[in-house]
Amino acid sequence: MSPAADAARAFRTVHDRAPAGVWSAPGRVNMIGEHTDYNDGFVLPFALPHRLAVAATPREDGVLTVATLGSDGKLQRSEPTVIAELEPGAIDGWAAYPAGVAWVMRDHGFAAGADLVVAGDVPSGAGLSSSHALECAVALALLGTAGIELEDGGERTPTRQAVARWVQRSENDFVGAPTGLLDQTASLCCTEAHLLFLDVRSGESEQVPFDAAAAGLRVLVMDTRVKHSHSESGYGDRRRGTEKAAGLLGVKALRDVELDALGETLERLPEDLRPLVRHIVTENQRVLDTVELLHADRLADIGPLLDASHVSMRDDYRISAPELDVAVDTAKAAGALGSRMTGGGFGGSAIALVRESDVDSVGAAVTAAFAERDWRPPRTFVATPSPGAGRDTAY
Ligand code: GAF
Repeated sequence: MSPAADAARAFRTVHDRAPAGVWSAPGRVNMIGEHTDYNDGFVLPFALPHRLAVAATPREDGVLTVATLGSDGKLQRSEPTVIAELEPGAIDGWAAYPAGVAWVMRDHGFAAGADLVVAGDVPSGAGLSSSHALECAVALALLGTAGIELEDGGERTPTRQAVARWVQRSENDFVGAPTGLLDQTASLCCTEAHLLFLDVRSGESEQVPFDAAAAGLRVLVMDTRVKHSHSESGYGDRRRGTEKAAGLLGVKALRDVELDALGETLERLPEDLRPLVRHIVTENQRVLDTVELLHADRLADIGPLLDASHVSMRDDYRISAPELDVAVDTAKAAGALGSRMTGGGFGGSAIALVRESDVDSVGAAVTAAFAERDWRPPRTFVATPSPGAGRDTAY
């Protein structure tokens, strides 16, 4: 059954009637361009086929109720919340994510209340953006229950990028995770069969056609099943480090540091900040180089850029983990054309660009490498660029 059908069925179980509608949003993989988003740089994500769906019905009493169908089939319900009384810090755990979206949307005139029931298959804690998928789906459900669909183009209809900024604010200021704009924008703006090339500073984006299968290739996702958490990890430290470096260099963001002048620029910085700056500046260039190769129909040639990105994150940005390094190194030894961790890091997932004929053997090699080390088996799957968030019509 699809996430939308699961959410609709669970809604009937909880509320004894059909929902008014179902809205869903995907997780994402970032091909390349990591931690560049909060440095005003470039990213290149695609939407996963995995989605979180929210079945919803409007209320008129300003109350938000949320129930979630877990992967174990059990329903978890949060305390009903009065939207007018929401304040950052008042709610923690998973319930903070939908509540945070309601808190932001209150400021945009959406506070009538709704009953929400969530279901889906985006692996959580896997660096595949399950929390943003949830937040984006909740945002669309709260809009939808107020009679607004993103496609309407009416006066009150926000753009997809505006909704992404609402979701970012809920994550930063309500949940307390200092994340950038990559994940929400990916979930809302990605389209099937494309990578989203986004310039975070200008907000300009391009849908870059991406058909790995036509090139005899696949993108293999390797979820190490090592949990990551942005609010508790070194994510905030890295962010503060790059902002401090930009301040010391007198630029608005590290996006403004020229690659050609990187050597001299680094000498003006304290030693501890130099590797952070080197990663951001070289990673931005790798995104541009990747897009150029894709424009030239040279998908098979992006492997070295993926490899260099991983080395930069491992050695300079220091956000990899032993499990990610083993997945990446093993995939490459087993024939991958390139491989890198994806997402925030400190655990989560890596990706590998592999020939179609090598998908099974690369996956098996990574699984065997984990078994040798007595690690929990990784979860591997092939991912293709899938549609972004929207209203579900069939469920
Ligand atoms: C996480 C964050 F949420 C994103 O904003 C981005 O910084 C990413 O890590 C790293 O590229 O997913």
